Amino acid sequence: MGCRSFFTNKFPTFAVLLFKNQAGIMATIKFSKDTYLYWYEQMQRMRKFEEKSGQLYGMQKIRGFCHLYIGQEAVAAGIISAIRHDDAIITAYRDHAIALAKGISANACMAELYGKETGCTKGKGGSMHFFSAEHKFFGGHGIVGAQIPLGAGIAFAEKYNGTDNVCICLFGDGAARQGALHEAFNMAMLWKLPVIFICENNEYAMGTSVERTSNVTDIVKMGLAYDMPSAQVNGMNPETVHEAIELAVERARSGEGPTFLEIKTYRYKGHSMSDPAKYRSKEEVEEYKLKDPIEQIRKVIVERGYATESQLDEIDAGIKVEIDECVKFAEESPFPSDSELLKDIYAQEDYPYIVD
Ligand SMILES: Cc1ncc(C[n+]2csc(CCOP(=O)(O)OP(=O)(O)O)c2C)c(N)n1
Repeated sequence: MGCRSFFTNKFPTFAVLLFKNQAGIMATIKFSKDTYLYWYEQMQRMRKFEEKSGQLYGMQKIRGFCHLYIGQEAVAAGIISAIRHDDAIITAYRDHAIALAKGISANACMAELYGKETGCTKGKGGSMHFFSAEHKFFGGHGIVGAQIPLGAGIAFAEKYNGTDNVCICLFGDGAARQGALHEAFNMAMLWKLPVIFICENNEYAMGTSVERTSNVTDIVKMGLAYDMPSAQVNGMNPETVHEAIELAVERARSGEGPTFLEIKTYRYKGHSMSDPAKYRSKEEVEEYKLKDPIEQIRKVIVERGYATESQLDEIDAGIKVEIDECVKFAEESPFPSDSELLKDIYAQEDYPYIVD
Protein backbone atom coordinates (compact mmCIF):
# COMPACT_ATOMS: atom_id res chain seq x y z
CA MET A 1 0.00 0.00 0.00
CA GLY A 2 2.92 2.36 0.62
CA CYS A 3 2.87 5.77 2.16
CA ARG A 4 0.67 8.19 0.28
CA SER A 5 0.58 11.93 0.02
CA PHE A 6 -2.15 12.16 2.66
CA PHE A 7 0.48 11.92 5.36
CA THR A 8 1.32 15.51 4.60
CA ASN A 9 -0.73 18.42 5.90
CA LYS A 10 -1.80 19.40 2.43
CA PHE A 11 -4.99 18.45 0.65
CA PRO A 12 -4.57 17.19 -2.91
CA THR A 13 -4.93 20.05 -5.39
CA PHE A 14 -8.48 19.31 -6.47
CA ALA A 15 -9.66 19.21 -2.88
CA VAL A 16 -7.93 22.47 -2.02
CA LEU A 17 -9.74 24.03 -4.95
CA LEU A 18 -13.01 22.87 -3.49
CA PHE A 19 -12.19 24.64 -0.27
CA LYS A 20 -11.58 27.70 -2.45
CA ASN A 21 -9.47 30.39 -0.86
CA GLN A 22 -10.09 29.14 2.65
CA ALA A 23 -7.30 26.59 2.29
CA GLY A 24 -4.83 29.32 3.19
CA ILE A 25 -6.26 29.49 6.69
CA MET A 26 -5.04 25.97 7.36
CA ALA A 27 -1.44 26.90 7.92
CA THR A 28 -2.17 29.72 10.34
CA ILE A 29 -4.17 27.83 12.96
CA LYS A 30 -2.18 27.22 16.12
CA PHE A 31 -3.03 24.95 19.01
CA SER A 32 -2.43 25.62 22.67
CA LYS A 33 -0.72 23.45 25.26
CA ASP A 34 -4.18 22.76 26.74
CA THR A 35 -5.45 21.46 23.42
CA TYR A 36 -2.51 19.04 23.09
CA LEU A 37 -3.05 17.77 26.63
CA TYR A 38 -6.78 17.49 25.98
CA TRP A 39 -6.13 15.42 22.84
CA TYR A 40 -3.67 13.21 24.67
CA GLU A 41 -6.07 12.47 27.52
CA GLN A 42 -9.02 11.94 25.18
CA MET A 43 -7.11 9.51 22.97
CA GLN A 44 -5.62 7.58 25.89
CA ARG A 45 -9.11 7.17 27.39
CA MET A 46 -10.40 5.80 24.08
CA ARG A 47 -7.41 3.46 23.63
CA LYS A 48 -7.40 2.10 27.19
CA PHE A 49 -11.18 1.69 27.26
CA GLU A 50 -11.04 -0.34 24.07
CA GLU A 51 -8.02 -2.43 25.03
CA LYS A 52 -9.92 -3.37 28.19
CA SER A 53 -13.09 -4.06 26.16
CA GLY A 54 -11.09 -6.43 23.93
CA GLN A 55 -9.79 -8.32 26.99
CA LEU A 56 -13.25 -8.53 28.53
CA TYR A 57 -14.66 -9.80 25.26
CA GLY A 58 -12.10 -12.59 25.30
CA MET A 59 -13.28 -13.44 28.83
CA GLN A 60 -16.90 -13.52 27.55
CA LYS A 61 -17.91 -10.71 29.88
CA ILE A 62 -19.00 -8.81 26.77
CA ARG A 63 -21.09 -10.68 24.20
CA GLY A 64 -22.39 -10.07 20.70
CA PHE A 65 -20.68 -7.86 18.16
CA CYS A 66 -17.79 -5.62 19.15
CA HIS A 67 -15.85 -3.40 16.73
CA LEU A 68 -12.78 -1.61 18.05
CA TYR A 69 -11.62 1.87 16.96
CA ILE A 70 -7.97 1.41 18.01
CA GLY A 71 -5.75 3.37 15.58
CA GLN A 72 -8.49 5.80 14.55
CA GLU A 73 -8.50 7.91 17.76
CA ALA A 74 -7.11 11.07 16.15
CA VAL A 75 -10.31 11.39 14.12
CA ALA A 76 -12.56 11.48 17.18
CA ALA A 77 -10.13 13.72 19.10
CA GLY A 78 -9.76 16.24 16.26
CA ILE A 79 -13.52 16.42 15.76
CA ILE A 80 -14.37 16.89 19.41
CA SER A 81 -11.93 19.75 19.96
CA ALA A 82 -13.44 21.60 16.97
CA ILE A 83 -17.15 21.40 17.86
CA ARG A 84 -19.46 22.48 20.70
CA HIS A 85 -21.41 20.34 23.16
CA ASP A 86 -24.66 21.29 21.38
CA ASP A 87 -23.45 19.95 18.06
CA ALA A 88 -24.69 16.47 17.19
CA ILE A 89 -22.74 13.36 16.19
CA ILE A 90 -24.03 10.24 14.48
CA THR A 91 -21.87 7.29 13.49
CA ALA A 92 -21.84 3.57 12.68
CA TYR A 93 -21.30 0.59 14.98
CA ARG A 94 -17.60 1.40 15.65
CA ASP A 95 -18.88 3.87 18.21
CA HIS A 96 -17.23 3.45 21.65
CA ALA A 97 -14.48 6.03 21.26
CA ILE A 98 -16.69 8.66 19.67
CA ALA A 99 -19.27 8.26 22.45
CA LEU A 100 -16.53 8.71 25.07
CA ALA A 101 -15.25 11.79 23.25
CA LYS A 102 -18.78 13.24 23.17
CA GLY A 103 -18.81 13.05 26.95
CA ILE A 104 -20.71 9.83 27.70
CA SER A 105 -19.01 8.44 30.80
CA ALA A 106 -16.79 5.38 30.73
CA ASN A 107 -19.19 3.88 33.32
CA ALA A 108 -22.21 4.26 31.02
CA CYS A 109 -20.23 2.94 28.03
CA MET A 110 -18.80 -0.11 29.80
CA ALA A 111 -22.17 -0.93 31.40
CA GLU A 112 -23.70 -0.84 27.91
CA LEU A 113 -21.10 -3.31 26.66
CA TYR A 114 -22.07 -5.57 29.58
CA GLY A 115 -25.78 -5.20 28.72
CA LYS A 116 -26.52 -3.65 32.10
CA GLU A 117 -29.39 -1.23 32.89
CA THR A 118 -26.97 1.55 33.82
CA GLY A 119 -25.61 1.55 30.25
CA CYS A 120 -26.07 4.52 27.92
CA THR A 121 -28.80 2.60 26.04
CA LYS A 122 -30.13 0.97 29.24
CA GLY A 123 -28.31 -2.24 28.34
CA LYS A 124 -30.54 -2.84 25.32
CA GLY A 125 -28.21 -1.67 22.57
CA GLY A 126 -24.81 -3.15 23.30
CA SER A 127 -21.59 -2.27 21.53
CA MET A 128 -23.12 -1.19 18.22
CA HIS A 129 -25.94 0.98 19.56
CA PHE A 130 -24.61 3.50 22.02
CA PHE A 131 -26.93 6.52 22.28
CA SER A 132 -27.44 9.57 24.46
CA ALA A 133 -29.85 12.36 23.54
CA GLU A 134 -28.44 14.39 26.46
CA HIS A 135 -25.00 14.31 24.83
CA LYS A 136 -26.44 14.70 21.35
CA PHE A 137 -24.89 11.41 20.39
CA PHE A 138 -27.42 9.82 18.04
CA GLY A 139 -25.89 6.33 17.68
CA GLY A 140 -24.39 3.74 17.03
CA HIS A 141 -25.96 2.23 13.81
CA GLY A 142 -25.54 -1.34 12.56
CA ILE A 143 -27.02 -0.93 9.09
CA VAL A 144 -24.11 0.17 6.92
CA GLY A 145 -24.76 3.70 5.63
CA ALA A 146 -28.11 4.12 7.44
CA GLN A 147 -26.72 7.01 9.43
CA ILE A 148 -25.93 9.10 6.34
CA PRO A 149 -29.53 10.24 5.63
CA LEU A 150 -30.21 10.29 9.39
CA GLY A 151 -27.31 12.73 9.80
CA ALA A 152 -28.83 14.94 7.11
CA GLY A 153 -32.13 14.69 8.97
CA ILE A 154 -30.58 15.79 12.27
CA ALA A 155 -29.01 18.76 10.48
CA PHE A 156 -32.39 19.55 8.92
CA ALA A 157 -33.95 19.57 12.41
CA GLU A 158 -31.29 21.99 13.68
CA LYS A 159 -31.92 24.33 10.78
CA TYR A 160 -35.71 24.00 11.12
CA ASN A 161 -35.46 24.84 14.83
CA GLY A 162 -33.36 27.90 14.06
CA THR A 163 -30.19 26.87 15.90
CA ASP A 164 -26.68 27.26 14.56
CA ASN A 165 -25.71 23.76 15.68
CA VAL A 166 -24.11 21.37 13.23
CA CYS A 167 -24.26 17.61 12.78
CA ILE A 168 -21.16 15.49 12.34
CA CYS A 169 -22.10 12.42 10.31
CA LEU A 170 -19.45 9.66 10.26
CA PHE A 171 -19.38 6.58 8.07
CA GLY A 172 -16.85 4.12 6.66
CA ASP A 173 -15.35 3.64 3.21
CA GLY A 174 -17.67 0.66 2.72
CA ALA A 175 -20.71 2.75 3.63
CA ALA A 176 -19.63 5.39 1.10
CA ARG A 177 -20.73 2.97 -1.64
CA GLN A 178 -24.34 2.88 -0.42
CA GLY A 179 -27.00 4.58 -2.57
CA ALA A 180 -28.32 6.47 0.46
CA LEU A 181 -25.19 8.63 0.37
CA HIS A 182 -26.23 10.15 -2.95
CA GLU A 183 -29.75 11.03 -1.83
CA ALA A 184 -28.43 12.54 1.39
CA PHE A 185 -25.66 14.52 -0.36
CA ASN A 186 -28.12 15.86 -2.90
CA MET A 187 -30.73 17.04 -0.40
CA ALA A 188 -28.12 18.38 2.01
CA MET A 189 -26.64 20.58 -0.73
CA LEU A 190 -30.04 21.62 -2.06
CA TRP A 191 -31.25 22.66 1.39
CA LYS A 192 -27.83 23.91 2.61
CA LEU A 193 -28.02 21.71 5.68
CA PRO A 194 -25.47 22.21 8.49
CA VAL A 195 -23.99 18.74 8.19
CA ILE A 196 -20.38 17.63 7.91
CA PHE A 197 -20.19 14.29 6.20
CA ILE A 198 -17.06 12.38 7.18
CA CYS A 199 -15.89 9.19 5.54
CA GLU A 200 -13.43 7.54 7.94
CA ASN A 201 -11.46 5.73 5.27
CA ASN A 202 -9.65 3.00 7.20
CA GLU A 203 -8.87 1.14 3.95
CA TYR A 204 -11.17 -1.84 4.52
CA ALA A 205 -14.87 -2.67 4.69
CA MET A 206 -14.64 -5.91 6.69
CA GLY A 207 -12.05 -7.75 4.52
CA THR A 208 -12.68 -5.78 1.32
CA SER A 209 -10.14 -3.11 0.44
CA VAL A 210 -11.19 0.25 -1.03
CA GLU A 211 -9.65 -0.78 -4.38
CA ARG A 212 -11.99 -3.77 -4.57
CA THR A 213 -15.20 -1.77 -3.97
CA SER A 214 -14.99 0.77 -6.83
CA ASN A 215 -12.79 2.20 -9.58
CA VAL A 216 -13.09 5.53 -7.72
CA THR A 217 -10.59 5.06 -4.90
CA ASP A 218 -10.33 8.74 -3.97
CA ILE A 219 -13.62 8.71 -2.07
CA VAL A 220 -13.40 12.50 -1.68
CA LYS A 221 -14.43 12.78 -5.33
CA MET A 222 -17.91 11.58 -4.45
CA GLY A 223 -18.68 15.08 -3.20
CA LEU A 224 -17.89 16.53 -6.63
CA ALA A 225 -21.12 15.32 -8.25
CA TYR A 226 -23.02 17.60 -5.86
CA ASP A 227 -20.59 20.54 -5.91
CA MET A 228 -20.03 19.89 -2.23
CA PRO A 229 -16.81 21.39 -0.83
CA SER A 230 -14.72 18.30 -0.16
CA ALA A 231 -11.24 17.47 1.09
CA GLN A 232 -8.95 14.57 1.91
CA VAL A 233 -7.49 14.80 5.40
CA ASN A 234 -4.69 13.02 7.28
CA GLY A 235 -6.57 11.19 10.03
CA MET A 236 -3.55 9.95 11.98
CA ASN A 237 -3.13 13.36 13.60
CA PRO A 238 -5.76 15.37 15.55
CA GLU A 239 -4.23 18.67 14.37
CA THR A 240 -5.06 18.07 10.71
CA VAL A 241 -8.49 16.69 11.58
CA HIS A 242 -9.31 19.68 13.79
CA GLU A 243 -8.21 22.15 11.10
CA ALA A 244 -10.45 20.58 8.47
CA ILE A 245 -13.43 20.28 10.82
CA GLU A 246 -13.05 23.88 11.91
CA LEU A 247 -13.37 25.11 8.33
CA ALA A 248 -16.34 22.86 7.69
CA VAL A 249 -18.07 23.90 10.93
CA GLU A 250 -17.60 27.58 10.10
CA ARG A 251 -19.24 26.97 6.73
CA ALA A 252 -22.14 25.02 8.25
CA ARG A 253 -22.82 27.50 11.08
CA SER A 254 -22.89 30.44 8.71
CA GLY A 255 -25.63 28.77 6.65
CA GLU A 256 -23.47 27.88 3.64
CA GLY A 257 -24.24 24.18 3.86
CA PRO A 258 -22.48 20.83 4.02
CA THR A 259 -18.87 19.74 3.57
CA PHE A 260 -17.51 16.29 2.79
CA LEU A 261 -14.25 15.14 4.35
CA GLU A 262 -12.52 11.88 3.49
CA ILE A 263 -10.38 11.30 6.55
CA LYS A 264 -7.61 8.78 5.92
CA THR A 265 -7.13 6.55 8.93
CA TYR A 266 -6.45 2.93 9.87
CA ARG A 267 -7.73 0.34 12.33
CA TYR A 268 -5.03 -1.77 13.96
CA LYS A 269 -7.43 -4.56 14.97
CA GLY A 270 -9.66 -6.71 12.77
CA HIS A 271 -13.09 -5.54 11.59
CA SER A 272 -14.68 -7.05 14.69
CA MET A 273 -13.54 -9.36 17.46
CA SER A 274 -14.05 -12.42 15.25
CA ASP A 275 -11.83 -11.18 12.39
CA PRO A 276 -8.24 -12.52 12.24
CA ALA A 277 -7.54 -9.89 9.49
CA LYS A 278 -5.78 -12.26 7.07
CA TYR A 279 -6.51 -9.96 4.12
CA ARG A 280 -3.64 -7.59 5.00
CA SER A 281 0.01 -7.99 5.91
CA LYS A 282 1.63 -7.49 9.31
CA GLU A 283 4.00 -5.01 7.65
CA GLU A 284 1.07 -2.85 6.56
CA VAL A 285 -0.26 -2.67 10.12
CA GLU A 286 3.22 -1.94 11.49
CA GLU A 287 3.68 0.89 8.98
CA TYR A 288 0.62 2.66 10.38
CA LYS A 289 1.60 1.97 13.99
CA LEU A 290 4.76 4.00 13.34
CA LYS A 291 2.42 6.98 12.87
CA ASP A 292 0.38 6.20 15.96
CA PRO A 293 -1.60 9.34 16.87
CA ILE A 294 -1.10 8.97 20.63
CA GLU A 295 2.65 8.52 20.27
CA GLN A 296 2.85 11.49 17.88
CA ILE A 297 1.01 13.82 20.26
CA ARG A 298 2.98 12.56 23.26
CA LYS A 299 6.18 13.39 21.40
CA VAL A 300 5.00 16.93 20.53
CA ILE A 301 3.96 17.55 24.14
CA VAL A 302 7.33 16.49 25.52
CA GLU A 303 9.41 18.20 22.81
CA ARG A 304 7.63 21.52 23.30
CA GLY A 305 7.84 21.25 27.08
CA TYR A 306 4.05 21.22 27.55
CA ALA A 307 4.46 18.34 30.02
CA THR A 308 7.17 15.93 31.13
CA GLU A 309 7.13 12.18 30.54
CA SER A 310 6.26 11.66 34.21
CA GLN A 311 3.37 14.16 34.05
CA LEU A 312 2.01 12.23 31.06
CA ASP A 313 2.45 9.00 32.99
CA GLU A 314 0.27 10.54 35.71
CA ILE A 315 -2.48 11.19 33.15
CA ASP A 316 -2.14 7.55 32.06
CA ALA A 317 -2.41 6.41 35.69
CA GLY A 318 -5.59 8.48 36.17
CA ILE A 319 -7.12 6.88 33.09
CA LYS A 320 -6.21 3.41 34.34
CA VAL A 321 -8.14 4.13 37.55
CA GLU A 322 -11.12 5.40 35.51
CA ILE A 323 -11.12 2.23 33.38
CA ASP A 324 -10.77 -0.10 36.39
CA GLU A 325 -13.66 1.73 38.04
CA CYS A 326 -15.91 1.49 35.00
CA VAL A 327 -15.39 -2.27 34.84
CA LYS A 328 -16.31 -2.55 38.54
CA PHE A 329 -19.36 -0.36 37.91
CA ALA A 330 -20.47 -2.55 34.99
CA GLU A 331 -19.86 -5.77 36.92
CA GLU A 332 -21.92 -4.56 39.88
CA SER A 333 -24.81 -3.05 37.87
CA PRO A 334 -28.00 -5.11 37.42
CA PHE A 335 -29.30 -6.44 34.10
CA PRO A 336 -32.46 -4.67 32.83
CA SER A 337 -35.71 -6.02 34.27
CA ASP A 338 -38.28 -7.87 32.14
CA SER A 339 -40.59 -4.84 32.33
CA GLU A 340 -38.08 -2.94 30.14
CA LEU A 341 -38.53 -5.37 27.26
CA LEU A 342 -41.28 -3.48 25.40
CA LYS A 343 -40.14 0.03 26.30
CA ASP A 344 -38.26 2.44 23.98
CA ILE A 345 -39.34 0.59 20.86
CA TYR A 346 -41.53 3.19 19.15
CA ALA A 347 -41.21 6.98 19.01
CA GLN A 348 -41.65 8.81 22.29
CA GLU A 349 -44.81 10.85 22.91
CA ASP A 350 -42.72 14.02 23.11
CA TYR A 351 -41.01 13.33 19.78
CA PRO A 352 -38.49 16.17 19.70
CA TYR A 353 -38.87 17.83 16.34
CA ILE A 354 -42.63 18.19 16.01
CA VAL A 355 -43.99 21.48 17.30
CA ASP A 356 -47.78 21.91 17.80
C1 LIG B 1 -26.76 -2.67 4.72
C2 LIG B 1 -25.70 -3.57 5.28
N1 LIG B 1 -24.99 -4.34 4.44
C3 LIG B 1 -24.02 -5.16 4.92
C4 LIG B 1 -23.75 -5.20 6.27
C5 LIG B 1 -22.63 -6.10 6.79
N2 LIG B 1 -21.50 -5.27 7.17
C6 LIG B 1 -21.27 -4.93 8.46
S1 LIG B 1 -19.96 -3.95 8.64
C7 LIG B 1 -19.62 -3.97 6.99
C8 LIG B 1 -18.42 -3.22 6.45
C9 LIG B 1 -18.57 -1.74 6.50
O1 LIG B 1 -17.31 -1.14 6.34
P1 LIG B 1 -17.04 0.40 6.47
O2 LIG B 1 -18.26 1.17 6.10
O3 LIG B 1 -15.80 0.71 5.72
O4 LIG B 1 -16.82 0.66 8.02
P2 LIG B 1 -15.67 0.14 9.01
O5 LIG B 1 -16.11 -1.19 9.55
O6 LIG B 1 -14.40 0.08 8.24
O7 LIG B 1 -15.60 1.13 10.13
C10 LIG B 1 -20.54 -4.74 6.32
C11 LIG B 1 -20.53 -4.97 4.86
C12 LIG B 1 -24.54 -4.37 7.11
N3 LIG B 1 -24.35 -4.34 8.43
N4 LIG B 1 -25.47 -3.54 6.60
